[in-house]
Amino acid sequence: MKNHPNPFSLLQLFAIKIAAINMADADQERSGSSMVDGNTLVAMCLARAGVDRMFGVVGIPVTSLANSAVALGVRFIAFHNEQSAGYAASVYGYLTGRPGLLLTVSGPGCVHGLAGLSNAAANAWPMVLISGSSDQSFTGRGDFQELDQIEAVKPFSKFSAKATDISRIPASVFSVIDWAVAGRPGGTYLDLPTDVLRQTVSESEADRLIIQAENERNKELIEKPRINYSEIQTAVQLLRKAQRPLIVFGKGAAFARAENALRKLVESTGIPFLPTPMGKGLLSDTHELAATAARSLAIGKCDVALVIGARLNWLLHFGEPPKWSKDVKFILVDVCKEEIELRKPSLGIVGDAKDAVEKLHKEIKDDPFCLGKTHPWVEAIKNKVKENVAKMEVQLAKEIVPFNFLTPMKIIRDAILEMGSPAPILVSEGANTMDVGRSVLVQTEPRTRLDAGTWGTMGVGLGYCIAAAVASPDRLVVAVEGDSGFGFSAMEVETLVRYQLPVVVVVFNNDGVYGGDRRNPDEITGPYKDDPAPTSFVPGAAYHVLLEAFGGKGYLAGTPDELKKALAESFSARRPTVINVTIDPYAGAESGRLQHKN
Ligand SMILES: Cc1ncc(C[n+]2csc(CCOP(=O)(O)OP(=O)(O)O)c2C)c(N)n1
Ligand SMILES: *[C@@H]1O[C@H](CO)[C@@H](O)[C@H](O)[C@H]1NC(C)=O
Ligand SMILES: *[C@@H]1O[C@H](CO)[C@@H](O)[C@H](O)[C@H]1NC(C)=O
Ligand SMILES: [Mg+2]
Repeated sequence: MKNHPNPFSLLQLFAIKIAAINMADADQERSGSSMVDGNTLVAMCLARAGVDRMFGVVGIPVTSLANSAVALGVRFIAFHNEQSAGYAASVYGYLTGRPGLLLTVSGPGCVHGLAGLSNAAANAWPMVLISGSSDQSFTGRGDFQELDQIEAVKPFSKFSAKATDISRIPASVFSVIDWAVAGRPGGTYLDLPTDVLRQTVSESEADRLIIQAENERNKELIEKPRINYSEIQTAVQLLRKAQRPLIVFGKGAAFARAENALRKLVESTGIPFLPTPMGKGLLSDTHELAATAARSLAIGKCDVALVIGARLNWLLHFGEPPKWSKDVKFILVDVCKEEIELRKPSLGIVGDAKDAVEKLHKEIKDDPFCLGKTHPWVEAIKNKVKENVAKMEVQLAKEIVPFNFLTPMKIIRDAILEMGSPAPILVSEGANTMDVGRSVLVQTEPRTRLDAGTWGTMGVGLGYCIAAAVASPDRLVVAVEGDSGFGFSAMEVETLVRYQLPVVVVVFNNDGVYGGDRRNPDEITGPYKDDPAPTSFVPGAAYHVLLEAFGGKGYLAGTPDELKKALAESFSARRPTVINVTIDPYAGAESGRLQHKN
């Protein structure tokens, strides 16, 4: 390829681009006819497709796309970094059931957006990444922020479209939205070249293109797979014969809004249940059949496990011994046929989780069975739960100062429970902080726990908080964050203040990743031995002051009374808040309970 030295500086190039945009506007005004440019047409299509929120970071060439979207009634939440905006978009898809949208500029903007797109893929949440891209006529010659974005998104995108001409915009927009929710939800990508965003068509042509593309939408994409009823019958036979059945459910069941169907199934059969971390709350953690506090017993001894919308991945120990019994029969319900082919369960049911659970319940109703409270398996689980809960309560009852993890976590748990319904959405990340929170905090309502998820992603915190507040304006959002986890996206506290979102961020400040310097003395050698440990941050960082820089409210809490007061005030004020909770840097596990995974 020939080298074309660029005769213009970057700034000159900007000036030229802006002049070109202004000229196009002027042409339009002169001709008097109302023209629609690519940016506006994209916004029109998004609004038409029912998109009501968008997250992102603007710049050339997509600023006017965001402005047009806002003008058409789409709320645009502007972030500092596409990474956080992308996490927001991914979890917005989970919370609402409709794809979350992330808008970025080309090149580095798109690359930062890959964090969100990959997180959507890992968690099976619907999301659309829309990026501007460089001018098609300069492809391969080093245009401003040039990148082959279609190639870059490939490992993380279920489906990608590039609108190579303004006439292709409507079909491209609808296809990425429909593909994001098709089958197993995930991320899709729409590429919008700068030249296409500047092209214009008449308003009537724009309308015609939209209507045509709408008529051509592939309806099959959004249809759920039909469940094979004979497999439902086989599943019921297996459950009926089981000595120690267990129902496991995860984010897929939460996404499908299977909670009411699940409650009926669990309560009519008396089968104990175990949620995955984000499945918590589909049925309340306080339900008498909840096996959460007896997890090892439940998975170690069950003989038939009905697993609904949860993958047998590392979080469920791959469904293998020694955690599971080697004879356990799995009945897997998953929307994705490939998932079932991968795991090779005793029985696989391809379908929507809610639909499947409703059919299971219906099939059982014709000839009901119920384990009953005195069933040995149910009793064994209940006793283990009682025993473990009692042990934990003994630990929680001690007020340890300087704080360990348990004492402040109990105070947060009680403050959240006291709020009642609608329960706050809990966001959590960190190692010790997240693990301790997972076992201490109580989830009573569906889709109210958002954590580091399938990928154990640090940095999701503020993006999740913002998306949750935007998706559920009636709920408070409470984030319980390790100081390292918080730091990944801490600048977005400004976004909280800017949109005045009811988010209370509690930072468990133990001076670093897993806490303070935990190296063995023999590890502290060499020319850089006096540097802080790779796990250490500046001790005593004033995280609560960070938010005050933008006009939010900060608290410092080193004692139970200080923390209780900070929570009481901030929960009732429903304003952006950061609470800096002083934790003993040497409290907690060496590297969280997920030690070998970190
Ligand atoms: C994107 C990403 N980067 C790095 C990690 C590795 N990692 C796991 S937990 C963690 C932070 C733990 O520290 P903190 O959030 O302060 O929690 P603590 O254990 O101190 O409560 C890190 C960096 C990760 N999981 N994800
Ligand atoms: C339904 O499942 C049964 C048992 O697995 C199988 O034999 C049958 O072919 C399936 N039917 C359809 C329509 O796929
Ligand atoms: C914030 O918390 C840390 C605890 O880890 C504490 O030492 C520090 O004093 C607090 N910051 C301020 C400014 O008080
Ligand atoms: Mg920490």
